[in-house]
Amino acid sequence: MEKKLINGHLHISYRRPKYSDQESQTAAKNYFEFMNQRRTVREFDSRNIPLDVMENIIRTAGTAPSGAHKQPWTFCLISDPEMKKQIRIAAEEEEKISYTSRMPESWKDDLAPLGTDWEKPFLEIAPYLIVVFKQSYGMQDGEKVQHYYVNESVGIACGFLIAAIHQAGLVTVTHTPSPMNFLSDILQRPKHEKPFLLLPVGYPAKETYVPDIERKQLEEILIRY
Ligand code: IYR
Repeated sequence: MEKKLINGHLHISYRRPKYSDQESQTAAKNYFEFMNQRRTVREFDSRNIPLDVMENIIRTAGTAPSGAHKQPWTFCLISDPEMKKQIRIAAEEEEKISYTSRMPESWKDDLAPLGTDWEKPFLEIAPYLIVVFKQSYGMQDGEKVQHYYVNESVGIACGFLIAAIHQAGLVTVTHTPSPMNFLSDILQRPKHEKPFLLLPVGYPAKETYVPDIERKQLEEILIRY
């Protein structure tokens, strides 16, 4: 491996197999078709998942780019039934208030096609929950470490996480109970970490349905210059 110093910092040669245009076209099209099969699923099978599958999914999330390479994320992986139950009770408590009094009717109208409500049985049925925390700043040897573009970085890592879950033949739903500070208490996270996203992960329930909704076409999301 070739190495050189740039501004006094070690750099290593970057190498990846070179694709022909056709290989690139095939790879991009295949990846789109694969990712286009991904659906958010809210009903899970309780079948267990090997732990190393979950670990590799989280490793993949950890390959995301981040501001100044600070990697401002923590992934909590939960399989303990007691802890899942505690999370469900606390999430449903908040969601019940949200659905009955915090969310305006217009918001609930927008959610109607998805069929969501305050009840979240998936928090106990799915074999694993991943709670993603964003680190507003880092802590190293009792010293604060500056983090940058934390929301962008953790958002990208969650995108990688969701793609890896799909690649493993599993499903998830990006659940955002609000407010979600109860997760900091239950999981005993330090105060520089804030809950970002809660994802149940598992196989879909044997008989499950997803909303019959369409994705925007390329011409609606792409502007060419
Ligand atoms: N957090 C609630 C409500 C909800 C909000 C949006 I925006 C969604 O796309 C889906 C649900 C819940 O998880 O039910």
